[in-house]
Amino acid sequence: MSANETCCPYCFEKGKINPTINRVETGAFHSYSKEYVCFNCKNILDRDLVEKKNIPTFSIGMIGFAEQGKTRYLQSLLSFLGKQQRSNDEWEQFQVMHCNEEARNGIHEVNERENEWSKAPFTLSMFQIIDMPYIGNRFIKVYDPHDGDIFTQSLKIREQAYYLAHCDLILFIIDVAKIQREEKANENLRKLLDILQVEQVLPKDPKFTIVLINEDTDENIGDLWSDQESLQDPVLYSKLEEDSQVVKNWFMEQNNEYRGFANVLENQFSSNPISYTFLKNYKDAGILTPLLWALK
Ligand SMILES: Nc1nc2c(ncn2[C@@H]2O[C@H](COP(=O)(O)OP(=O)(O)O)[C@@H](O)[C@H]2O)c(=O)[nH]1
Ligand SMILES: [Mg+2]
Ligand SMILES: [Zn+2]
Repeated sequence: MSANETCCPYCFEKGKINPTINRVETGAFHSYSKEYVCFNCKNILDRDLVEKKNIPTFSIGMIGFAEQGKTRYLQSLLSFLGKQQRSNDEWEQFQVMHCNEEARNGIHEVNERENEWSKAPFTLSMFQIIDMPYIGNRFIKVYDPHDGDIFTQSLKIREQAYYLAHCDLILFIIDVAKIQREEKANENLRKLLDILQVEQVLPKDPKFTIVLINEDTDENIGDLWSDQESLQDPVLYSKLEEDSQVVKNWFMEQNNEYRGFANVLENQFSSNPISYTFLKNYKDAGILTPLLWALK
C-alpha cells in the first residue's frame, strides 16, 4: 500500500480516498466541511484516520462464543478509558477520541446507515488514544461480531469472521463459570480449533490474548493489578509476562480439554507467545491488560 492509500477499516479495500468538500449553510453564513467517504462501501471515514498516517493503527478482533462477554468487554474497555481521561491524577495528558458513532455511543447494534455495508456481520468501534503511558498515540479498531454463534459453525466463520484476517490481535473472551455450565463447551472449543485450521480466517502470525472472566469467584488468579500503586508503575511490563503464566497454568489445571486447547493454540496458530489474563470484574484495571500487552 502506498503512502497516500488507505485501507478502509469497514470493507478492507485499499486505495486513495479523496476528500469531499461540502458547503454547510448556517443561517446567513456558510462554511465548508471536509469528509472522506470510502469509494467502495461508502462509509464515512474519520478524518484523522485518513490524514494522520504517522499514527500507527492497531486492530483487535474478538473471538468467543455467544454470551461470553465480548461486547461487554469492549464497552467496559471504552468506559475505562473514558474514566482515565476524566481522572486528573493519573495519565495526565491522556485522551481518548472516538472515531465513529459506535465507539462514541458504546452502541453495538447493526449499523443503520443506508448502504450495502450496513449488513456487515460485525460492529467496528474505532478510537484514538493520545498520550497513553507506555503506548503513546494509536488508532485502535475493535471488531465485534453480531452473532455469537459464528464460532461454532464453519460456514458462519467463513462468511462472517473475515475481519479476523485483518487484525493484529485476536482477543479470545472466555467466561469460565459460564462455559463450564455448558454441555457442549469442550466440544465447541475443539471444533473451533478445527474450523480455524480449515477455514484459515486468521492472519498470518497473530498475537493472541485469552481473557478469562469469572465474576463469581473470590479467587485472585494472577495478581498483576492488586499491588499496583499506579497504572504508571514502571515495573508493570515485567509483571505482565509473569502474570500471564500464572493465569495460563490455572486455566490448564481446570480440565484436560483446556490444556489441549491451550497447547494447540500455541503450537499451531501463532509463533507469538499467547498471553492470558484473568478478570474478576469489568471495572478494574485488568481490562487494560490485553491492550498493554499487545501494544508494548
Ligand atoms: N453487552 C453487555 N452485556 C452485559 C452488560 N452487563 C451485563 N451483561 C451481561 O453479560 C453477558 C455477556 O454479554 P455480551 O457481552 O453481550 O456477550 P457476547 O455475545 O459475547 O457479546 C450477558 O449475559 C449480558 O446480559 C453490559 O453492560 N453490556
Ligand atoms: Mg456481542
Ligand atoms: Zn470501505
